[in-house]
Amino acid sequence: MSRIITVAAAQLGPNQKADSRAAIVGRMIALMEEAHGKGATFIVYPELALTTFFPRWYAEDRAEMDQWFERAMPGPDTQPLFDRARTLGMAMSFGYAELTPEGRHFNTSILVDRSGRIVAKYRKIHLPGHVDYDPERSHQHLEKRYFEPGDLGFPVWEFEGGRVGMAICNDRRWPETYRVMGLQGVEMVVLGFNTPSANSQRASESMADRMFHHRLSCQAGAYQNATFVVAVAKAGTEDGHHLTGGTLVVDPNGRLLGELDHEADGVLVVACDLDETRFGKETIFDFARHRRVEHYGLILERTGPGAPLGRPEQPA
Ligand code: ING
Repeated sequence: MSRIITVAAAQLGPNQKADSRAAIVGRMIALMEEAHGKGATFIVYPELALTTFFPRWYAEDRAEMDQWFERAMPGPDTQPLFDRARTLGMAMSFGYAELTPEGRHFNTSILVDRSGRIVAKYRKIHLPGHVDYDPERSHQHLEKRYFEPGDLGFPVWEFEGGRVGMAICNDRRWPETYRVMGLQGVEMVVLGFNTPSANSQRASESMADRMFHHRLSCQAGAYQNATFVVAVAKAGTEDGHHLTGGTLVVDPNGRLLGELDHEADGVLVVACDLDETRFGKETIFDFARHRRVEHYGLILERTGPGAPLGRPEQPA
């Protein structure tokens, strides 16, 4: 028996500040048409798919950035995307900046089923960067200024015949992200990312380093939790600032099934048989049989590192 999800990792090229939501949604719809033509039934778009990566810009008054947030989902600009998805019978996931009725700001992603209904929401938990303007940096990375940490945890949903979870960008670098979902039997983690190619604090870090750490994070998370990982870039140069590419799909053994080698709009379509997660979950990563939670206490007790626990061996 196999449970195939034919997923389209739908990379977006750069979104400029001047680009309208409608124009960007138009590009997303074109990618959906292409994905549909290639047999996909589930399309995954990047983090902050509807706008430029605005946390690179400093604003004294944070309300200035509300222009980049969605107050309703779907809203007038995104409704055409939901309509097209429903017509094509395409499930989808994409990231956007969420402004709630209570005035809270999140870096959010959703799962939408084939009938166009939003069935799941995730809010980015690991926010990189800083809150205040940092003159030392070559460019700003102000996600901690404009977003609250997510308050929904790392849920996994029954979706498209399997167990699907979401993460966003920096989340992929933290093993906790995948393990919490692994402990819910996740079979496919979908995540979008906007990764600046220049490290604002370490100019020496090369693009090759950036891409190595990106792949390593996704492949390790996939292997150690016997899950597929679908990671989708918004790539290219946005108003003079470059974002890496690296849209890819990893199988439950940690192997790359495909990766886009460009920085424009494009789809990578992969048929993922969720039953391929079974072997890892029933053998080497059979958590119930092998994990020893009585020794993992520090993972919850400490946020940052503390004193070592080792004591000198007593002489016999
Ligand atoms: N971007 C980057 C990411 O985690 C980053 C920030 C880049 C952190 C490189 C560390 C190294 O991919 C977002 N949006 O999280």
